[in-house]
Amino acid sequence: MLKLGGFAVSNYYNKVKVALLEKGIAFEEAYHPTSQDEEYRKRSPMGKVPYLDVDGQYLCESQVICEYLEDSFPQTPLYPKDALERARVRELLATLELHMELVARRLYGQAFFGGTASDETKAQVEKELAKGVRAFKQLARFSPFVAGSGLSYADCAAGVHLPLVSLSSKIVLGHDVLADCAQVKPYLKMLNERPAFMKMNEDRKRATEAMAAARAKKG
Ligand SMILES: N[C@@H](CCC(=O)N[C@@H](CS)C(=O)NCC(=O)O)C(=O)O
Repeated sequence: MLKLGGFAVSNYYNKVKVALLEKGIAFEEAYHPTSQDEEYRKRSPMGKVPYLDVDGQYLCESQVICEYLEDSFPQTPLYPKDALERARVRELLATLELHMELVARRLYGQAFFGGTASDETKAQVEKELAKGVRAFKQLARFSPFVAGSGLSYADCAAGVHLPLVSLSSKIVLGHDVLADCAQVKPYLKMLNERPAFMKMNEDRKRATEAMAAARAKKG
């Protein structure tokens, strides 16, 4: 059976998990924190989360894992049939991950883990996020899914990344960079009513609480 490695607080882990759940693929979860240990790097060469264990063979990078899932389990597709429409999904994925999540990530230390972002970082993030959000608004369709009429991998990514982009910018920059994109809130609400997203979010909340409790205990 496929094993998803990582932990349920990670947005990239949850992107793959919700895709597995939406596609109805049987899988197990294997808890592992991020690590630079040699042993862990055999599974995930950058030491990141998630990885996928396919009968003892390991895959890293969430989108690579999603492509593997789509190739191996074509039933319940999470890409449209048409080549240009498939490219639209990938365009949104790249925008969400390279130009929004990866940029906002520089704020997570301050937003969620008691760190401090320098004024220079904040100014750079503010500038780059504005461009990413502008591109997202241009590309997102919300009809009703982010890339069109069918649920796709872009929704698996948007559902886990957009809340973090909103929250981290609100906390660190003092304003939610997605506030003037009115479709985002009802769209996320619609996604979060789906059983797969509900399950992923329940597990995420439980794991987040456990992580906070463990940190508090450590002091
Ligand atoms: N491009 C990677 C990003 C994964 C990623 O950044 N995961 C975070 C957890 S949400 C992580 O492992 N961080 C630790 C690190 O970067 O060393 C993917 O799509 O899988």
